Amino acid sequence: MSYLEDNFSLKGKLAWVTGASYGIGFGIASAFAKAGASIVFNDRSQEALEKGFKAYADAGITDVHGYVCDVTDEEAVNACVKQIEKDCGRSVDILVNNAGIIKRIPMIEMSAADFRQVIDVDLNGPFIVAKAVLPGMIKKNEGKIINICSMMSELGRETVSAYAAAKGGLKMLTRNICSEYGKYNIQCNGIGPGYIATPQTAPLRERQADGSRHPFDQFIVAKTPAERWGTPEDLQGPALFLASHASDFVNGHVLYVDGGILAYIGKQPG
Ligand code: NAP
Ligand code: GCO
Repeated sequence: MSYLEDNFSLKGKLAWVTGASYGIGFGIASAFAKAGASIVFNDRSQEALEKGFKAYADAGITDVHGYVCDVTDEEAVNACVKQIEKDCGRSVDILVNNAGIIKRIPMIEMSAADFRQVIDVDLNGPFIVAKAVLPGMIKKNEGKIINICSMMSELGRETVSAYAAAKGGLKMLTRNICSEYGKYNIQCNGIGPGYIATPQTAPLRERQADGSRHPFDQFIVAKTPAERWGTPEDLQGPALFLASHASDFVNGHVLYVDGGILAYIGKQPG
């Protein structure tokens, strides 16, 4: 076996990426499949699931199981874990808590119900899914959990109070899972993507009526030293690192994959 095979291969591993019919989750799951893992994904509806199956098939990925399962529904998640173990013949080795939503509403106009819903999907969801797979990982004395955090795990901005609260919380849940279960050779890390071109951020990149780029699009490109939006592919290498043996002593860390946003004070005037 080569160094790369020993350290970065996911052969024989079962990886569950939540909400991975498209977008960042699909990008990460595709990389894991190429590295040899069997893939499990879930989505909220049969329609999204079918779209996901087609996307995996189009990418030549065939070792895939998909389930309709809402990550906020603890009973459904527990049933899904049982079904995964039955269908795949092993428990989950790698979990990526990717499923997430955002609501862009000024805080004083946001209802408590909307705030709760974002916290439910983006923070309670990862707790529920991680809680469901941890016993299998503890039994094997091995496991990897990757929580998809955000720039908003560190920064605030207008209109995203619930999202920032959830993603900040997810960063601390990451550290706490590491603290509580590191002794079982379980590594729980986060990835903090910068601004990535997916359906979630499509409204921020919409062309204006006069054909010019959305002001937020221009703002993000100016704020990113790489001077571009990221893509789901940009997250593949970092996710593979955190899912593989190469990162066995990396724990409780959030790896920001942001083209340099967090390092940058912003464009100088003039
Ligand atoms: P996306 O394009 O909106 O995809 C999100 C996925 O999560 C969809 O498949 C969605 O399914 C699924 N999902 C939502 N709620 C769910 C639930 N309750 N149960 C199961 N699945 C659910 O988002 P994305 O941009 O790929 O983002 C993926 C993750 O990265 C999110 O956690 C997001 O917050 C985070 N992130 C994104 C960016 C970015 O710039 N795009 C940056 C940092 C972090 P449906 O089709 O049913 O809605
Ligand atoms: C927003 C965006 C962000 C990104 C991402 C940044 O409205 O500001 O949607 O929150 O999606 O999470 O890392």
